[in-house]
Amino acid sequence: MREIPGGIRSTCPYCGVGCGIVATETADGWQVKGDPDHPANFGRLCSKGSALADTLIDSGRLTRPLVDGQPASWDAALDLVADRFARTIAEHGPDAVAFYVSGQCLTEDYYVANKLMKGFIGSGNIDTNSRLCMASSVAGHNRAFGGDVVPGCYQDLEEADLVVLVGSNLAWCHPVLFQRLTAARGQRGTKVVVIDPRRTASCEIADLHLALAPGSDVALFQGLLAHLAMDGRVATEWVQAHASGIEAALVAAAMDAGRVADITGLEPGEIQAFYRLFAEIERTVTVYSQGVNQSSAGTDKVNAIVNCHLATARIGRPGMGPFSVTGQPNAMGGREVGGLANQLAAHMSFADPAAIERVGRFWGAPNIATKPGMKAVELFEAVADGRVKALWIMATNPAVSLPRADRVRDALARCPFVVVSDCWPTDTTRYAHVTLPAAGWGEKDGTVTNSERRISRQRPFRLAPGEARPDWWMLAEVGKRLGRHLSHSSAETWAHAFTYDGPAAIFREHAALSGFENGGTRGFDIGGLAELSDATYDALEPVHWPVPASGPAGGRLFADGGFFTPDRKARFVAVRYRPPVAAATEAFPFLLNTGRIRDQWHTMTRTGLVPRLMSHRDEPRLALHPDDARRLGVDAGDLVRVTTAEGTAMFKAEPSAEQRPGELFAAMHWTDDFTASGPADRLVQGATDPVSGQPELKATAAAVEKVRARWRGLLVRRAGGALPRDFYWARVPVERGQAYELAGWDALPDGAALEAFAAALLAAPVGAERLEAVDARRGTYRYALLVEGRLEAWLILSEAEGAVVPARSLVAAQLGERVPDGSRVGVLAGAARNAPSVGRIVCSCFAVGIDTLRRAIAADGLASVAEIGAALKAGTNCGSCIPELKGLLEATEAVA
Ligand SMILES: Nc1nc2c(c(=O)[nH]1)N[C@H]1C(S)=C(S)[C@@H](COP(=O)(O)OP(=O)(O)OC[C@H]3O[C@@H](n4cnc5c(=O)[nH]c(N)nc54)[C@H](O)[C@@H]3O)O[C@H]1N2
Ligand SMILES: Nc1nc2c(c(=O)[nH]1)N[C@H]1C(S)=C(S)[C@@H](COP(=O)(O)OP(=O)(O)OC[C@H]3O[C@@H](n4cnc5c(=O)[nH]c(N)nc54)[C@H](O)[C@@H]3O)O[C@H]1N2
Ligand code: SF4
Ligand SMILES: [Mo]
Repeated sequence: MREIPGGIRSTCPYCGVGCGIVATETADGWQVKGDPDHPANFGRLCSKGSALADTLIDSGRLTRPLVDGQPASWDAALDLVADRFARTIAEHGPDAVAFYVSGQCLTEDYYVANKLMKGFIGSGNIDTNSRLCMASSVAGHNRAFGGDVVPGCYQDLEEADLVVLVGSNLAWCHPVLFQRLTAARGQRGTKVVVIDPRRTASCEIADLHLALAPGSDVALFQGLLAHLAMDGRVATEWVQAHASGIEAALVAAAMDAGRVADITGLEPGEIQAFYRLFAEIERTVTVYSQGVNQSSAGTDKVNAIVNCHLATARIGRPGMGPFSVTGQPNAMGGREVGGLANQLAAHMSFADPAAIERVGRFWGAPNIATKPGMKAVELFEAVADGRVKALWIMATNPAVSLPRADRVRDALARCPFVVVSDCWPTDTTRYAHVTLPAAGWGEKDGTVTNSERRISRQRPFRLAPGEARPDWWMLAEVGKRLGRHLSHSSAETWAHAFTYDGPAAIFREHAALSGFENGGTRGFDIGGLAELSDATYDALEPVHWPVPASGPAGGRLFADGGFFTPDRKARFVAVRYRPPVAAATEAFPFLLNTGRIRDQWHTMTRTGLVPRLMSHRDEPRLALHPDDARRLGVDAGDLVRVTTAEGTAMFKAEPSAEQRPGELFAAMHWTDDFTASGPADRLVQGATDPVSGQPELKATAAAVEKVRARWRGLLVRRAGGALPRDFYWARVPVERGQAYELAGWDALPDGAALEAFAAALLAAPVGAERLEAVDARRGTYRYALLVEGRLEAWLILSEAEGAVVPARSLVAAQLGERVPDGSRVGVLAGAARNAPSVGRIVCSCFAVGIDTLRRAIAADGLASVAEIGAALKAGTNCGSCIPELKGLLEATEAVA
């Protein structure tokens, strides 16, 4: 660990914006702030980045290797992994084993994983969760540019006059880019168009929101291409010189305006307004993300967008270009090393025999793979049907995040040998024969590449807990051991290939491969970094690739052509609209869309630890249009069950006019560890894009029904963990423990059974003192547990119609507090006798109630929505309570 005066500079481990951070040690532990000098964020951080220090918790981490759940030494665990992989390969061939890795691996981890599988084991079977994330963009880039290259940079968002967000909720998913765009818009009046079936938070700055029908983007952009041609906007000379295939693309795009309106469900006037803006404004950036990629037509969507930029030569110039924003911190690094099953390495492809020979020679690989491996969804099918018999999962949680999560779980349960490396126990580690404890963020050392091709360092600043080790080290150790088991080459060859004295050595090799016999034929060339010393690697400043050994580095690409196809010309792709695979039917009349919320990161292993990140959205909710809710008899907060052909899951209903009728939205984040029926991916179908193999995660046919709650409750306790699954619960971390919102569709048990039920929920430690208050007439039961006079757990169960359950925060505030003898009754009542009432919640984002608002308006003289926001945060997020806040202010004024 290297001390840097003023703190240690590193990179945020969440989204692909790749913000720089500075970690400093204080008396209260680590403090994480935005790095003012990092070109991605210039000091800014979003809510998740700002809460990073709160995730640096050792308790609960995986700290020792586990074999069949029992602690084992690293040697024993690694020997076992190598032995089982070797035996499987010997008996069934290299394609019977696989790695499933992640855009959250560092480039160095990823490089070693790819080299081990493709170069030495000799199979293409390494795929990554980027298959669920960026595969359609990669395929679209490859088709259009002959290489997986993002042409522009973040500054383009600030230099554009029109920014089109397609299937991107930038406000919540790339918040710092959204902040940069919002600031630029304030200065230059940038027009913003949002294309998303939902009215998202990103629409707050939109001049135009096109709430198109799910999956209809290709038709919209085909119509745009036709409009551009008709309007005389094609940059004929540039297109002649630098692209091919426009004729066929225009033929495919020939579609009258009425048909575009029919397919997209948009008003012709809205469509024309968008087309006019795009036609007239030259400095246009089209940002796209999962509404584009996670689709059975994802690759075609990408090319439909890119076609419009090629036709107008708006690419690689300031303020212009198609811009695929990446999700994970190192989605790009994974693409650079070749971590997708259909790529080879360093932007070289299996389609080119010379490339296979070249990579094999560079690696000294005894057994290089010669064909692509299986893509994620297919890979797990192969695990299910026994073709893959040994699987190593690293830095991803497929039991939660893959579509058809129950099938994935069955597959894992059936797989003869599963290895999982993670920092925390997860829904996936439950299926592991061997669990390997990984060093996490703040502990590991390496590089990541962000959405704009900028490579930044992740530097360690704290010790990994227990025996946790970096992923690259585990892979290299298994590589060396495999060499002793497998006979197709000498153990020395393997030992040589997998002996690294640290991440800098791996990075040098990776950089050298990118430049190896490149000569400008491959976009990814960082050969200029191949000679970094350990010290210069340590001190590496954020750097924009390409960085060839000689010639120009960084910057925008393709303004003057120079694509990576054989003739150096870009390709138009003649795409045709196809509807999503699933359509609403009588049995499944809704389409289920899934995605993200502002303050959670994927499967919540880190953000789920932080109470303040839970306060924005605390329970798994299902958004549906108010008309649909009315028809189903569902009010806000009611329990609903969603059923699809794949499975069922429970949510709290959230009627919302931001939804289109007939469509549902659920967050992807919740797991079996946080809620009764677990991940939304239990519901999601597995259809994939035929080119990219990316699953269609945003359109599954679904049915919804209201579930009548016979009882409701609240449990607050110091202990964590999951509860049984025969009633609804959602776990919400609070400052000193855990709260669980409860509801049941069966009647509460009675008598001794009720006592046993309550005791199990309270999880009484030995010697705890139990208080209870039973109001059998109203069907309300209250319990409190004290340990050494302090509140350990608290529970209310109530069958009463409209039962008032005290606010979670009030009870939670008493947790661990001493309960004076005279206050025992008060504690049972809700531990909140003296706390002021919150009242009906007005701002649901920050749980600000009407009583709190009235008090603050009166006592602090708050006179505007902005002042309320500054004082209480109410109204500062989704803004849906602003009309109500205005009403409250007016009422107060009238009284005065
Ligand atoms: N807070 C937070 N931020 C994150 C993450 C996180 O977990 N939490 N994860 C990161 C990762 S890995 C990723 S990949 C990114 C994802 O970032 P985004 O892609 O912005 O996020 P999503 O919410 O998955 O989906 C974006 C939008 O696509 C819309 N959509 C659905 N179907 C269609 C369609 O057919 N057409 C169009 N045009 N839009 C459609 C959805 O309604 C949704 O609003 O976020 C990154 N940032
Ligand atoms: N329905 C639906 N499903 C989706 C999506 C959607 O929009 N809708 N989005 C998809 C997308 S875009 C993505 S990217 C995926 C994300 O899905 P996952 O990759 O499954 O989600 P994470 O929770 O980020 O998983 C990362 C895991 O790695 C662990 N980890 C963190 N750091 C390290 C490390 O350094 N080493 C190791 N070994 N482990 C580490 C974390 O504890 C965590 O368990 O979900 C996909 N699934
Ligand atoms: S915008 Fe992304 S990279 Fe930046 S702080 Fe937030 S999560 Fe981290
Ligand atoms: Mo992603």
